Amino acid sequence: MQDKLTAIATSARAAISEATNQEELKQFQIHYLGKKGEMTSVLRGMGKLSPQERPIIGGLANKIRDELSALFTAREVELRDQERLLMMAAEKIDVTLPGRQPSLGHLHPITLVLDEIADIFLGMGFTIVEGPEIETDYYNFEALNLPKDHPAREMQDSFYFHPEMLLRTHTSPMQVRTMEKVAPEVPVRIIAPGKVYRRDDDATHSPMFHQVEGLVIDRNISLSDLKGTLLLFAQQMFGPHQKVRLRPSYFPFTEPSAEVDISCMMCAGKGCRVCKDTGWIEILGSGMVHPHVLEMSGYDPEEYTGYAFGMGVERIAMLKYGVDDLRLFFQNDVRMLRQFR
Ligand code: 2NL
Repeated sequence: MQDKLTAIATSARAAISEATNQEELKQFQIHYLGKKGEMTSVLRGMGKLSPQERPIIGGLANKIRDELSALFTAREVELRDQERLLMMAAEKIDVTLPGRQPSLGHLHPITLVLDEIADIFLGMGFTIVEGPEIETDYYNFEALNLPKDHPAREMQDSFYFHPEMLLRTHTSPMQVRTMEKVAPEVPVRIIAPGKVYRRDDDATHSPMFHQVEGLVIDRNISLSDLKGTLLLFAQQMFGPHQKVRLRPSYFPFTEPSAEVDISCMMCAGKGCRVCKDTGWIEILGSGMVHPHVLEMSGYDPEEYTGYAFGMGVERIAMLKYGVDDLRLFFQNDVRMLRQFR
């Protein structure tokens, strides 16, 4: 029996040192020291021993069990550390590397310019109104004094879903909706920014573009209010030395109508390629709201007057930043867009 125990001890010591991982070690521990293990099965024979032999074998068995238990524990710690090191090496994490810079996006130049325009008018007491891009024939044309046979209503100029429904061709419908809501007593001082759609596509026209329209209605509103407001706008947008001039024009929804020019920001009015040597650049269309338009939306044109204007945001952005092709705004080339970060 003594020999059997020493043999178990020798083979167990070898197994412990040869175990390559914790799982294997656990199996060896069960095999040698477990309830149904080698030690137990040898010691089951203790009953057949003489009273003299019993304490000697018992003592030896205890000594071997203690020794093996200690060896198992020590090897377990060793294997655990070793396995952890192997795992870390496999992951190849270098905790001393600097962090990665996340790439931040930014607003599109048209959004930036639109916000800038809106901020200038907010500063003068205007309120922003926004609304649907799909409109009815009534709000887009009829209420703006555009008769059924007017050239601007022809199918090739607008995107129609239905004889009575289309993508808005300007943001005026929101101004009509606002007038309808508050007339006949309440004055109006609003801007309507947003996307508009026309069937046009070349170097200077995009089928979708952005517009900011303004509308002021009150008692005693005159053309001088229009000119003063747009002068302040031009000076805040392009610089304090800007001048403005009005040129007679025609829009079905305003009477009289005027194109608004600002002094050329490239040459300060001296004459250059941008202003075609005139010293002036057209930035928007405007006029006094047509009495018929006021009347249709609920105002008495004998009591209320108003002015309105409309500008293309892409055009303002091109002038402000010297961009010479409208299409650059829509090609989404980050080398272009990043310059507005
Ligand atoms: C342009 C010209 C303009 C208006 C828009 C307007 C709106 C209402 C009543 C009267 Cl509700 N007028 N809007 C007036 C004059 C010109 O836009 O060239 N836009 C790009």
